[in-house]
Amino acid sequence: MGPDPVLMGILNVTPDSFSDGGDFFGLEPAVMQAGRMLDEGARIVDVGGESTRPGSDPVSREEELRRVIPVVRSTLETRPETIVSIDTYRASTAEAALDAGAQVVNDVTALGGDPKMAGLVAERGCPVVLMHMLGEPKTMQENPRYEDVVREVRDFLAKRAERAVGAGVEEENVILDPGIGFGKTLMHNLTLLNRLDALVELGFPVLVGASRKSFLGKLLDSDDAEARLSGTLATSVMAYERGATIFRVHDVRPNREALEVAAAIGRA
Ligand code: HH2
Repeated sequence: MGPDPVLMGILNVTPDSFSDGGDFFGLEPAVMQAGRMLDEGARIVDVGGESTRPGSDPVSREEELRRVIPVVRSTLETRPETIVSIDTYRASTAEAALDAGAQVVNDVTALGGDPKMAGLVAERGCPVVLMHMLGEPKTMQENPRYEDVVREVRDFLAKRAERAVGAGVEEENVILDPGIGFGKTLMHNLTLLNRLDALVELGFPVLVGASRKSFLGKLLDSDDAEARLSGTLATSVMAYERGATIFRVHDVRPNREALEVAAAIGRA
């Protein structure tokens, strides 16, 4: 077992995210949710203003900024200890969020969505999450195909990490993410989770974002939110056991508790 697990709480400031769309849409509910997640043990709060669920449409840059920047600012005013991560592929949004005090960039396009992103992250010297996605949210679940999903995701992330470092990002600031649910069938997701060691071997911290995702509902043949929580906890523990260290989750307390127990067993 590696270092202690780090929890990244999800704060979707969107009307249409797949599991919590609309719940925290608006400044006050969003800042309250950030505080709750911190109290429950989140080290990082990941603020996003555009849903990337399968079939979703992009929002404009202006709308994205309007949603996220006040939340970043107010969260840091109320809880200055927060490490805010900004979930965006647009360099201009990332820049505005970093100016407002965010410290991490979470880019689901792994620097492929905006040519200015690599330079921005390098210049600011901040950590960046590079996530694998096949295609784009609108169509990514239509018929995803791989010859060897583990090899292809690993090679993609290795290349993007190389690109980041080539652009001046410090190696220690690169975080890799297999992109669970982003252009992947149930079996692709399960295989990637089973073989996370192949990503861990690249030598960067690995983040897993499986919280409440639809593969869990498919596997358990249930759309019940509780079933997805149990499935999320099983996934977090398995991923931790295989070397992942950062967990992007909606339900911070149960994930923290499950991971604390897993970590204690690992240390014994
Ligand atoms: N998943 C989602 C969004 N951002 N970022 C990373 N690094 N890894 C992920 O797996 C990931 C992510 C999608 O989940 P969610 O934010 O819950 O929903 P939505 O995109 O509908 O807002």
